[in-house]
Amino acid sequence: MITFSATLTCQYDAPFSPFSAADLNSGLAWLKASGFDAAELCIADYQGIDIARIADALASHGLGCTTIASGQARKREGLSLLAQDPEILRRTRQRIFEHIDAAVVLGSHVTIGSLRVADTGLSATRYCQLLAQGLAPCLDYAHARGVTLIIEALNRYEAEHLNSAEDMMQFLDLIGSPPQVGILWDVFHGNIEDRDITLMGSRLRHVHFADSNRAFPGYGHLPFDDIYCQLRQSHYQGAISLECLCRPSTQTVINESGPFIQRLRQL
Ligand code: LER
Ligand code: MN
Repeated sequence: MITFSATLTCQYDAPFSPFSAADLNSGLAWLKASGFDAAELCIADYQGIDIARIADALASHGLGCTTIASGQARKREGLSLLAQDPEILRRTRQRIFEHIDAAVVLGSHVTIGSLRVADTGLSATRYCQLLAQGLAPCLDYAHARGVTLIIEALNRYEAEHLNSAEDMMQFLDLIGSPPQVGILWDVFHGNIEDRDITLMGSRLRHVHFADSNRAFPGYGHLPFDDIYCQLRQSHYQGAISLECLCRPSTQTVINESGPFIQRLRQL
């Protein structure tokens, strides 16, 4: 069964969250009232974050957590799994360990998008080698705790490598396709990079929905009904998570999310 979630933020405001971090509880109430199953939570670091309290807040709204979105630490702190500075690499891995610990409490996955962006130009081969090395201890840590790490394909304007679903499939082959690693396919990035979505099969573990211009679905030109039906036909079992900018407006996202997912469920 496909579950639905939407991005909310716990700590620092995020362009993809229609509620401020301070207003997380209103965000959770909105998710529940709109018919979502779960939240996708942006967490930059664990200063002042009480994961047990967040787990309680989710439970009190009857919601799960699909994944912890880890990318805020890239811009805020310059963390990267490709960092040449060993101290930054150590801190990045440490942060991913903390996300994995939090994911155990929340029963969620951890997604890695911007934390795999490099500061310097690298060949594709070198990039993949360094990412595999950077990730290795994180994969062990995740495996030991039963958490899945889901790596996002990012379009060419955001990341130099692993832009398409096909690139991600090749990278998973390269690292031996461990069961605790999956692919995050974001239709906004896929709209730029991909030919089709079926080739990911069971490696596809999380999907982001935003329209071609990153607005709320329906305010760009992506065929969401077709995409949803294709995911269902390919027996996709993960989450579809709304990760759009608050465009055309925050109120549009808040008002139209419920009817949007209700309509998809009826297809
Ligand atoms: C994060 O999921 C994402 O899609 C990135 O484009 C954010 O920079
Ligand atoms: Mn995304």
